[in-house]
Amino acid sequence: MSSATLETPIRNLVTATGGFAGTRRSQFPNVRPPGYFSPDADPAAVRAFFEANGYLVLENAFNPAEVEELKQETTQICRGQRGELPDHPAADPAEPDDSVLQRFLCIHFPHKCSDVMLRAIHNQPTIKTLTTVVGPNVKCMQSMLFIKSSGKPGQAWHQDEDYIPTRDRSLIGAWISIDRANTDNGCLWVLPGSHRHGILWEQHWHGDRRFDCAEESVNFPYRDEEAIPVEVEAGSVVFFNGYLLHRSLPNKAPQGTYRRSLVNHYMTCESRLPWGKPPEGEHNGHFDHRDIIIVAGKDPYAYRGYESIHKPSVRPSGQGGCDKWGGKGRQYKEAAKAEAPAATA
Ligand SMILES: O=C(O)CCC(=O)C(=O)O
Repeated sequence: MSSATLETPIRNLVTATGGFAGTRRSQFPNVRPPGYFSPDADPAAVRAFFEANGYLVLENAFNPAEVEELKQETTQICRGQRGELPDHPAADPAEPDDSVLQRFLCIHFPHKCSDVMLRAIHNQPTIKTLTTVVGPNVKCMQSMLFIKSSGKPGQAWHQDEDYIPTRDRSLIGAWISIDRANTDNGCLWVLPGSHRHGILWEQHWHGDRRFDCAEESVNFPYRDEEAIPVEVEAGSVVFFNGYLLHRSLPNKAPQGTYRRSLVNHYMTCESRLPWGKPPEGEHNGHFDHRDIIIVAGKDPYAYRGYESIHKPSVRPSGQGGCDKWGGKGRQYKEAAKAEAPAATA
């Protein structure tokens, strides 16, 4: 996959984990790997693990009733009960939930149509972890609701700052698991410590049916074998740095199962957010996207005001091809192979 383009000492980064790693419930996984914390874990240990590894897991951030509420709300959003989604008419009341849910891989900006999703952005254990690892002043600019029923693809290796650029590298994803996530149903995989290079790696169309239409980062100095799965219970939140290389694989669990997750993205309030196109005539350096929610502390740019720009949208799964998402002529590897001229002896 990737070839080593840089010599790097950034390896063996696991630091001692406070909290209860390895000592809690007997179910799944039996022994917690390093990096799993409880909401009352020592903030210094949480910060140290995150700085070294670029990710961490906060367990029990959402209680079972809150998880159930997120699950029910996901269904209502998909059915069109929180407003019709673009190109997806509201479901017929007679259509079973399963049949509706299977139409969606992911819905962007669900907090724009749902109070339940908006409330999740302000989840207290999540905010406490954010202020521990990001800083006292934190804003949120984006949400994505993954439904990922069995058979749906994952996302190829990428770094979120490629899509949502901050000026101080403070972007952080808070990935809330609505279902237990494991290697069967397509949990997240991370390359620990990969955020520390501070490089946004080259990206290409992958041509790989395991992944949706988003491009794949390549030529970074890690092998797939170095990745670790981040398996979590429902109600956990996986935090990951915007420069951390991460991916997910398809949901291969039995038909009728889901790997639902709500991913909210946050950053410091101190950084302006040059996300999207600056308005006509505005200098790039002054550009600051203002469709944001302050979740902790103060916003030094409050004088610029706030806007509501984004609306809920449906992300293509790639199952009908990726031409619409990334430009025409995107072939999958097997098609490209079949078309290639036979090698001459
Ligand atoms: O949930 C997934 O499968 C992928 C999520 C992801 O890559 C992201 O939020 O950046």
